[in-house]
Amino acid sequence: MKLHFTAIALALCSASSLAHVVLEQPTAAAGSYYKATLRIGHGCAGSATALVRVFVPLGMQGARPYPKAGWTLEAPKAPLAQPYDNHGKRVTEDVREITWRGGPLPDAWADEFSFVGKLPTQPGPLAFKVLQECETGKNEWFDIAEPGASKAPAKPAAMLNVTPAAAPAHHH
Ligand SMILES: [Cu+2]
Repeated sequence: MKLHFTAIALALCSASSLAHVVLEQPTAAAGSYYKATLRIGHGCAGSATALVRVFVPLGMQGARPYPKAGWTLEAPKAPLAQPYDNHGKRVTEDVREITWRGGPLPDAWADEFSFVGKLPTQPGPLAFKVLQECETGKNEWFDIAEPGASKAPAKPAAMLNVTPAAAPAHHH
């Protein structure tokens, strides 16, 4: 990420295959409670970040955001197309997107934004789409790589590798 701080890298950044918004913990077990920590590595072409919005992946349940000093938090609940049961209680609405507004976080600085929730029981790649708005401009980290594609997308979403639910530990 050090390269991002140079003028040359800034020009190359959007075309780079480096992940620009990444999850601190890129692997987790299906059905587990997962703390998603999104690391924002830079602003928008030199401009400071003033808003970070994450779209909770479909199938992730009971999302709860971590507040941050200097940022206001919005985490409205929305009706679910597919309600689910949680400890015998029917859940019909859930947090689908979380917005932190504030900062501004200078382009040359990095910060982290977190929420926790229960992962889907289905293993596989899970995309965390992030909208980053800056004092000038924005980045829509929404792109998902085609399977087998040779080039990374320009504005990749943060990706989590959801592994099959943990098997009993092996002892050697
Ligand atoms: Cu970048």
